[in-house]
Amino acid sequence: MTDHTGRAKRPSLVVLTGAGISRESGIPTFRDADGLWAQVDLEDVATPEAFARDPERVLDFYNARRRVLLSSDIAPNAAHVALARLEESWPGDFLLITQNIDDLHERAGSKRVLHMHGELLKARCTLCEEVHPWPKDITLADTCPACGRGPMRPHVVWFGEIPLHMEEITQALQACDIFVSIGTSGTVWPAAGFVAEVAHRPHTRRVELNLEPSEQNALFTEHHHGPATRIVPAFVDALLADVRE
Ligand code: BV8
Repeated sequence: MTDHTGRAKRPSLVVLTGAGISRESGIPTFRDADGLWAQVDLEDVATPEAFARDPERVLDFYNARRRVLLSSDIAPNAAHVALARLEESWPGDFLLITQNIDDLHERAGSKRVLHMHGELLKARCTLCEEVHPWPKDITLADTCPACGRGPMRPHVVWFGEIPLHMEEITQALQACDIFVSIGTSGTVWPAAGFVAEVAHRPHTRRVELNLEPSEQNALFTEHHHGPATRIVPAFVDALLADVRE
């Protein structure tokens, strides 16, 4: 349904987030100067081959990140809270896709969140593939609570593995009127290609909110650069005012 200007009255909105949205909560990003890949090579800790080669090193890498996430000084920031408010007030279809494995969107009140790269607070059986809540270290001695046999791994999508929820994501991208990307460098695929999928359709609004222009910057129709805690709440206010007009 469109109004006299041809704009969708109840526009469908897809939001993609990356590590930049959690940076001001104290969670390091990957490619900033103080990011995770400046401290460790992703080939050693974020691939199935690394896990096969040295499972303890990989488990330690994720155990350390899980302990940070569970520490008392980590909390959702104003950008996470603004997205929960956006979902609550949006008149059309709304989907939040995150590349992040933290639970800060959920803690801020977001309900419909697709973690395309998995979740740090869950573990998966390497045999029966059952996924379990796991707010503690994963050790080599742990076995699957369901089948009782499998060693456990982080429920995280490593490089070379297929991201989760891709069918639902592709359908939402093909139907959305507005695509908003927040806090991602646009360097990891297939998430980096989502804006191109939306750009195939004319009249879609494609907005990038990031500290600096991302690798996919040219494919966006609107750009807001700055820290997420400042630019995301302001953008959400403007978007809600616009859709209520
Ligand atoms: C797949 C979970 C097949 C683990 C992650 C060549 C071409 C195309 C593809 C490839 C290629 N070579 C290899 C590939 C495939 C590969 C890939 O893309 N490699 C890259 C390195 C080239 N991709 C894969 O393997 C994926 N699988 O392709 O399968 C397939 C696909 C579809 C269908 C069928 C089959 C799987 C990739 C998933 C890997 N797992 N994470 C973990 O967390 O440990 S990726 C990891 O990096 C994150 O999850 C995130 O997704 C990704 C990118 O990170 P960002 O979130 O963007 O963070 P980054 O640090 O890069 O950027 C932060 C941004 O925030 C910056 O721009 C910064 O300016 C900004 N920022 C900082 N502070 C703030 C801020 N913004 C606002 N406010 C602030 N305060």
